[in-house]
Amino acid sequence: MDARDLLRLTRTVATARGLRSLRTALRRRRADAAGLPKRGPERARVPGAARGAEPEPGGGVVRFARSSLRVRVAAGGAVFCGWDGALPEPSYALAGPVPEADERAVLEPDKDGGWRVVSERVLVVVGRHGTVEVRTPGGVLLRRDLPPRWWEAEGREAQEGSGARWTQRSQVPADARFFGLGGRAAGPRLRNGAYRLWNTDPGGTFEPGDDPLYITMPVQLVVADAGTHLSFCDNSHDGRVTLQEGEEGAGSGHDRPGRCELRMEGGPLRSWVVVGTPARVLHGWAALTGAAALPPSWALGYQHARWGFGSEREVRRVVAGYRERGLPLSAVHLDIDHHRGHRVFTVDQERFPDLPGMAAGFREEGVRLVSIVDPAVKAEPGFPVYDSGARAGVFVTDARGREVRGEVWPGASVYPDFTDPAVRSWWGGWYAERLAQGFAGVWHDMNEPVSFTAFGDPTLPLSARHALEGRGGDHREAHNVYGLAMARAGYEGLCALRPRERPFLFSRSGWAGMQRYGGTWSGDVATGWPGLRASLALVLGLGLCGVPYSGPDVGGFTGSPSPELFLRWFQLGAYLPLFRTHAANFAGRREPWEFGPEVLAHAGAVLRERERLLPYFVTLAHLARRTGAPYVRPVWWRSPEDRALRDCEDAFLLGDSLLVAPVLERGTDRRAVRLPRGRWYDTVTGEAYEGPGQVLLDAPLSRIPVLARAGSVLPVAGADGRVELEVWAPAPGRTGGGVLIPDAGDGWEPAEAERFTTRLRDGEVVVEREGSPDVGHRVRVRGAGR
Ligand code: NBV
Repeated sequence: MDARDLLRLTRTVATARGLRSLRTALRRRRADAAGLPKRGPERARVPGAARGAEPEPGGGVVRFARSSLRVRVAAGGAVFCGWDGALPEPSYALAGPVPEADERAVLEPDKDGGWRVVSERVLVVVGRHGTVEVRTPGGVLLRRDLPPRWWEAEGREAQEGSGARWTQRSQVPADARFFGLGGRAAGPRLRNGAYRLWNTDPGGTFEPGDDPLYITMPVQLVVADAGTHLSFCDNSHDGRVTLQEGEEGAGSGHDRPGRCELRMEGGPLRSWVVVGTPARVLHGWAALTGAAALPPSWALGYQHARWGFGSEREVRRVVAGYRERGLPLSAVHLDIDHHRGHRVFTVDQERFPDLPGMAAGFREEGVRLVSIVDPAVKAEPGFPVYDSGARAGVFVTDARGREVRGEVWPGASVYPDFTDPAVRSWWGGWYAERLAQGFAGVWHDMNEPVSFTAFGDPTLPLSARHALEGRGGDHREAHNVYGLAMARAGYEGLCALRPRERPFLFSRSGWAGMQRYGGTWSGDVATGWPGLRASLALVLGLGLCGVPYSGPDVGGFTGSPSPELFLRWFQLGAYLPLFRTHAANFAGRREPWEFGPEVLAHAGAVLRERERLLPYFVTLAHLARRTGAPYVRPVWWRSPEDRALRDCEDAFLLGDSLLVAPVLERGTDRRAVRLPRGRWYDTVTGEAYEGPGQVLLDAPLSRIPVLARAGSVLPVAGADGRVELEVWAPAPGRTGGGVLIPDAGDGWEPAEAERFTTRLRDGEVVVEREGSPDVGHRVRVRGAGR
């Protein structure tokens, strides 16, 4: 027990819940003492020398004295490496069947007794002692994985899944920068240090220094002059990644490479590497782990949430507040306080007597209702969800087959085992209750999963048993995929219940591949300027891990933001996919009118701009699904070779056309903005700037700088609601273009992309639509004559 635990313990035992959480912690400790294998003396193992190799489609197996390595290049260029017989499946990350091998890629002997696989997009070189180098087809080094090392129980022979811990060190070019690892508050550029791979509720609130958080993923995106690559270790066990950026020897030829060490507590040693430009890498990653769910278009509008509305009357009052002030509102979210005693899939009928009626009324004015859904079920005989689950045996058990009890909002609770397909379909069926109450979307919370414990890790015992799709295993393997599997259950349940509507789901916890089922949000980000910065870091980092739809609690989860902080958060949030104000029941208000007339006026302008940009957001949602490119991209997205951009963390690209430079510091009315190459227009003043370089732009309280790329075509909503094209003049001698993927409703109707090109002819901006003589939309040209 460390000092933090002790503090938690003394704070909590004073209450009834505290006492129960003390009991939970003790039970957890006892269960693990009895149910986990004891760790005895261990012995290190390394692969040893290569003895030979057998070719297979796409590569082959290299045999070493004490291990083997399978290398397989998939069609599309992703490289799989599996040690000790590890295969790509089973996997929670992969979307479908393992991609076919690239038949043209063959394993051949290399110099010094090593082997190599040459393919169109990547060259893999396996050294005689098990070093694996990933190089560009031209031979430039992107990553070098050194021979792994396993720690095994003495006297036991090496075997796959034997539970051995292992470590692998890697090197990357000296100039490389690391991104990813899931949602990290201190990012997006991951600084030197250790990052744990264990989904964790930080408890209460978090700031940039808090790590890990709700979503961790063994996904690294590495950007260097030599190229970009993504390395994914397909293993859901607890682990730790230690990163150290390299140093360049200023032409002396003595560069110190960047380093990364991955230490896993168990599970297979297998990885996927995807190389190319950032766009290609994310495309390849989405091909492996699945296309992002397309949110219904209303989920791209502004949403308001609160823990503690407390009554239907209060919800109506807040919605009316938006209506009366002419402020657009797309959805309102109900938190756990609308349940009966915090029981999932129930409604407190006294305080919320007519949810379906309220939902229907809201719906008429274009406001949807979204519900929180927690996984923990109150362990209470007579409660239908519990009774039905207990009968069907859906809850996680201990090593002796007894239900594992945790402590959450409803009190003593049990946890559905979402790693069991039958449990997922049982759980998915319960969403019928939510739909009957009039909810149009769901918000999964507490699914790390959380159990309040007076000390130790606030989750289930590591020895808790899980089905793991029929393979069987324990919480050490299931923990990190619990939220992902719950998202799958919810998504599939909603699809089955409302087959004609696309589900709206976002989940606090998750893992690689979670984008298949929906998005996520920041969780309980602390109110304060550091929290505002963390909000952007999370969205950018998650996007680079393949999860494009997310956003923060605008205003922060705790406390009361100053009017200035609230407004700056609101201005940032308006350019992020999930734009939602939310706060805790113990926090101050978050309605824009609660911060005085000036903030209200500026927030109104922000909301109207978000409405205007809706066709662009819908287009970006489709593009994210089709191409894997996140809506929100780091400024280096199209020019990863620009080192100054790689280190720029206070601005981002929204799609291809916009560069957004939020204000992240108090008292700012001007800020420096680093521009990628090309011409950029300030969208308010129309002023043109040439990149690459840095410019100083006005950022009065009324707005944050937003720039448009010259030549771009931005689909926006016109005053009459119809889509029009805002075209930014190409720079002389240049051309440009853009895409519109129109909103085809909230079902599964295919949406056809309309592509446009722009050029200058005799100083006039010409816009053309591919494959059509007619542009088909009203065009507004901006920036011409500059
Ligand atoms: O359900 C209450 C909150 C919720 O408002 C928040 O968004 C979640 O991240 N929930 C956490 C549980 C309580 C946190 C203190």
